[in-house]
Amino acid sequence: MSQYKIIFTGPVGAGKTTAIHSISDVPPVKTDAAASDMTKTRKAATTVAMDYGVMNLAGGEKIHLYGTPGQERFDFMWDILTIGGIGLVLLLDNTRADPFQDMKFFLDSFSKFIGDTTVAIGVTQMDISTKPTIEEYHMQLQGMDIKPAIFAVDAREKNDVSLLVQALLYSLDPGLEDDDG
Ligand SMILES: Nc1nc2c(ncn2[C@@H]2O[C@H](COP(=O)(O)OP(=O)(O)OP(=O)(O)O)[C@@H](O)[C@H]2O)c(=O)[nH]1
Ligand SMILES: [Mg+2]
Repeated sequence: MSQYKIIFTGPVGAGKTTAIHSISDVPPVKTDAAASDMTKTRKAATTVAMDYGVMNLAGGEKIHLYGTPGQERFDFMWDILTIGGIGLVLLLDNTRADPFQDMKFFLDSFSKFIGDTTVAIGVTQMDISTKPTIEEYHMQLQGMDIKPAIFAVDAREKNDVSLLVQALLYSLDPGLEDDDG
């Protein structure tokens, strides 16, 4: 039975913990703690070490899902969590002050890993803030030599997150399919 690992990253509140909760086929492990700093103005709890879940694919394959903390003060976990990973899911929160800057920052922080593997981008909270548009994200990505899949996702929706993971897997190996169809 094949086992794979993918990593979810992105800024505070982008929905990494929520996304793994939405698609995991086992009860997810969270390491959320009460937010003590400016994170608190956005939400009550923040990831301090990692999230973990598992997605079962057709044919008995398992995708192990690891989520990073969003806060930069826990960035020592980022490199640790990518070890052995086959791809990166970058979640961006469209309501943040400068989501393009967030995108550049995370693509840069994980550039070595992305260079060795692949990345797919999900933009959350587009129901709250419709701008920037996905088209504008595409324009920002022009000129960088990666062409990731990028689309709107609601991290609370299993189907949305599942499609994003499948886009990532498909860019790696067109043979892998989710058993939910
Ligand atoms: N309205 C709306 N809410 C969303 C969407 N996606 C996620 N959320 C909410 O946004 C919040 C995201 O919180 P988390 O999942 O804790 O975010 P995180 O990325 O793990 O944050 P850190 O661990 O602090 O880095 C949750 O309250 C979700 O319910 C979306 O597309 N629309
Ligand atoms: Mg989290």
